[in-house]
Amino acid sequence: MFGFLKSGFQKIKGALSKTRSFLTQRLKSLFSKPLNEETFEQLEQILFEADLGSQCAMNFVEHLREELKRAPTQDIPTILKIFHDHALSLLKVPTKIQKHLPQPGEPLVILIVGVNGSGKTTSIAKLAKKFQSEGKKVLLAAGDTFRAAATEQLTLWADRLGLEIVKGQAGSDSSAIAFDALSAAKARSADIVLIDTAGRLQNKTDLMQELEKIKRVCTKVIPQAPHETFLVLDATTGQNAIDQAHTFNKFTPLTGIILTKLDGSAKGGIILSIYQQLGIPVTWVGTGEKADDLDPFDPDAYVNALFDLED
Ligand SMILES: Nc1nc2c(ncn2[C@@H]2O[C@H](COP(=O)(O)OP(=O)(O)OP(=O)(O)O)[C@@H](O)[C@H]2O)c(=O)[nH]1
Ligand SMILES: [Mg+2]
Repeated sequence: MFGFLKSGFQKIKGALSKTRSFLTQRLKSLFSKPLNEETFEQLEQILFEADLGSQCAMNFVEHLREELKRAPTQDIPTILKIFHDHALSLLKVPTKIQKHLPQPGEPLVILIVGVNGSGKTTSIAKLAKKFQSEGKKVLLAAGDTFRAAATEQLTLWADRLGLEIVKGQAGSDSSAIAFDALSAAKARSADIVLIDTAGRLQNKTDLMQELEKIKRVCTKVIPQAPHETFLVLDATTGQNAIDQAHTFNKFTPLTGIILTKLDGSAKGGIILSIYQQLGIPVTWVGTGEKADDLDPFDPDAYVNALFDLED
């Protein structure tokens, strides 16, 4: 178990190395000079560039200002510790998400939504592998009927991982596939159903309404389903991710976020921004393209990795 935790920590540390070195290097050079008003303006810009977003960056700067009034310092490890503790306190605020648990004998249904290419299908494979390794019977629903290749991609993963999959014709109604998948899951006593959906831009209302329909149809088979709706966000998207989360949350209330492609992004601060502005928890973090590159989000490991001086 500890080996698993360690590897999760090492992965998030590795994934955030760009953000961490960007932050520490810029802070070192900023605080090596005498402090003045410009220091705080530049600090806000640095935090903004690490994707904390303007509101969250401002919040961090104000917090530091107060702390430095109380105990003036330009010592970098001390400043990083102030940020570290502040970030952790933001992430530990309980969220207001309401979740439903499956009734005994019913599968847990997870709907996966997000814009094109954010990493939905890959994340489904990664989640399926995790659940499978816990001894759960997982069924995939190929709800992205928009492109024929989408069903093929999910089928490939299902074959590779030895999972059952429910699919339909390209162009067929994705809510019908969700209906079939949930019925099959009940009949075959599956523990978990993961529903893939087509990528859609959040400003296309008709496509967003299609998601509402999928949700509605799910309830016809299992009244509380989907029990979870995860939005898949690409960490390299920048602040548009906040807009995506806002809109998806309106049409399909989200219970969590899967943040993908944290590897290679220098914008790891987005997680803080999402928490602060939306109160939606980041539940999983994707750190690569392989089936094992997904870990539960751990606030302590994240904050340590973001504001740690040692590499
Ligand atoms: N580096 C990295 N790449 C990822 C990660 N997650 C997904 N990808 C890659 O991102 C690309 C898109 O992933 P998909 O899973 O097909 O994305 P999608 O959201 O299903 O895309 P559409 O169905 O077209 O909307 C693929 O090349 C994946 O391998 C991640 O955590 N890190
Ligand atoms: Mg896909």
